[in-house]
Amino acid sequence: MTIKYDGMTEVFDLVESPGVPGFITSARATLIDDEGRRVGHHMAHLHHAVWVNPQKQDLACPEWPDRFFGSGKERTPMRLPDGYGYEVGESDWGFTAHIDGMHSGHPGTFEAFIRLDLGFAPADSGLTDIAPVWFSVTGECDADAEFDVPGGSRYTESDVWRATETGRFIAAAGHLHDGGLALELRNTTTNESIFTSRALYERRPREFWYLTRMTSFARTPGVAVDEGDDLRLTAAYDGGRRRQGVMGIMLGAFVANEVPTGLAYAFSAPDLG
Ligand SMILES: [Cu+2]
Repeated sequence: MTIKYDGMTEVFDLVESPGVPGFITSARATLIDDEGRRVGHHMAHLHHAVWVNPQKQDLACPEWPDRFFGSGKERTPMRLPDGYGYEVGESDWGFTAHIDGMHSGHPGTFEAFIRLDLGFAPADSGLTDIAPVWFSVTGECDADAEFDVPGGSRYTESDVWRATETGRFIAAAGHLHDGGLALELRNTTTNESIFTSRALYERRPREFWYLTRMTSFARTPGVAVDEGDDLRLTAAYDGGRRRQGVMGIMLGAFVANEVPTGLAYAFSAPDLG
């Protein structure tokens, strides 16, 4: 990617996948320069990066290709429990990223890359396929997924997704921006908390809010949900000051009791608009 030193860079592209059928068992993204060195936060802020698989349909938003991994400033890795993986075919993937250069007033651009480290198992490894479920407090089909915190007091934003399958969540991780406190996924039909992803901060001398990690879970048998259950995702933000364009996203790994996933869905090409 060609990144502006001062300003926002948005990327929509097709990227090569491993090119062989198999299962993704873990994923972690790193922003690097052309010599493979990590690009520091003082150079560029990775707002978000999202990978989509055009060969599957997104469970939470069926009109979209499958959003199977995302990363932000906090670079939370995803690791599935043993015996599970996300099955992919040979096709290229869709990729979108938003990166802010941090050198205000500095003209020009620099080259950067996002390295995606994957745990990958062969197609005949007998793993159980998972369906990623992309929850957003702005709605599962909202491409932008941003909202504003007005400031003044603790602020929450939430949205409900009605489960379309019966099964269980075996992993989940959240994504918030600076000022975020926690993201809770709750089954309001059974009044049961599925998972709360908490924002962890590092103290920096001149930057009070510095999100470094979101907590995640990965375990079996996981948390069961029934078709028709209302799953409410709530993002809580500190209201100490106004914040614009923040997010509240949780990516869950769902195992359906009757497996409707697999590569049966044929999408011709991802809609990268
Ligand atoms: Cu974000």
